[in-house]
Amino acid sequence: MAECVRDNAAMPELKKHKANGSGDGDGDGDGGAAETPPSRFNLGSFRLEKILRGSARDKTVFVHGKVGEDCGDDQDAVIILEKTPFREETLPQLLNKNADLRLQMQNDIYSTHHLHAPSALNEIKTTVVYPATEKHIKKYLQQEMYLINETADDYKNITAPYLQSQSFSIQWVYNILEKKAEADRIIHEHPDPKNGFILIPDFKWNQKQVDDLYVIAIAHRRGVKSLRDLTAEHLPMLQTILQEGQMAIFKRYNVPKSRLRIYLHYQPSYYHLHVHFTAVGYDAPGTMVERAHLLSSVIDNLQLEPEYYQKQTLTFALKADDPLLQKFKEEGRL
Ligand code: M7G
Repeated sequence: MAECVRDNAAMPELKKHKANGSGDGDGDGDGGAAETPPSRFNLGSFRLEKILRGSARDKTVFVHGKVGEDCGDDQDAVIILEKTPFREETLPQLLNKNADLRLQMQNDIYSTHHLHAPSALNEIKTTVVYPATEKHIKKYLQQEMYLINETADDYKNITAPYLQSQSFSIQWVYNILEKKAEADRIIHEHPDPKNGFILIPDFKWNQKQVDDLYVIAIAHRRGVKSLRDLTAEHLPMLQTILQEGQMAIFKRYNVPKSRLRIYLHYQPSYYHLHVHFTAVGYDAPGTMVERAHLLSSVIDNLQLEPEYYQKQTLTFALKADDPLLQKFKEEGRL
């Protein structure tokens, strides 16, 4: 049997490495491959276990694997691969006389080809979650969905106690707020601890084209877990996020507020208040009616009824094997 040698190069280094995100951070929208540091994640130590989900339409695949030398204490990792959108400014590099274009078939005026693009234009956006928890693996696994109508009592008796013990770690959020990670990616900050926030590119966005713009605002204030906790008391914070977020995105990316979809998720994955800003023409994941709540409507609702979100029944979808779904079943609420 081969000697079991631990490969420590796979991750501890990645934790120390200052998170730089996938954009090159220089804001010039170029490939930036030469300027960005090579990853510390060693793909050589990754062993594929299972495809969790894939989409031919979105050109994405979510895979679960093990990292280590098969010593029995290997850790789980989730890797997300996504082909990136085309960019107008790099099209001349694809469509020119030197292009490596191979014919697949020809019929009358129709023909299909294989175009072998230069490697710099063939990048795959790669997101690594390591070490991944069971909850991360489930988050990305394709499953049947069930709708829950959560009353105010359901929240108090079922959801809130469950969340207390089961939520994802929000260390990454604190790292951003404390400038321990992604500090060089901050687009805008309003530093007030009560009403302030940090605006930063979502890690789903490669920042190379605004068609799929995805930015998040993370509240400085701690202890506001989600939409459910919001009351009229939070209106100044929400208004600041809305107005300054819109202005900062216009200033940085030249995208006006009328081209932005600005919303909160309920349920979110991470229970620290944050707001999503996406390009209105982009079919961003998580914009379904049972999950996305427009920030402008949230503000209106709180102006009309200060305790709207404490009283309102909220609907959301849960995956078949979500333990929260099980709790709703046990309480006869499904
Ligand atoms: P959510 O509604 O809590 O959950 O949103 P979702 O992931 O199910 O949508 C959290 C948002 O934060 C998502 O849009 C994530 O893509 C984004 N996000 C998550 N992490 C771990 C990071 C991170 O480390 N950095 C950045 N910049 N964004 C992240």
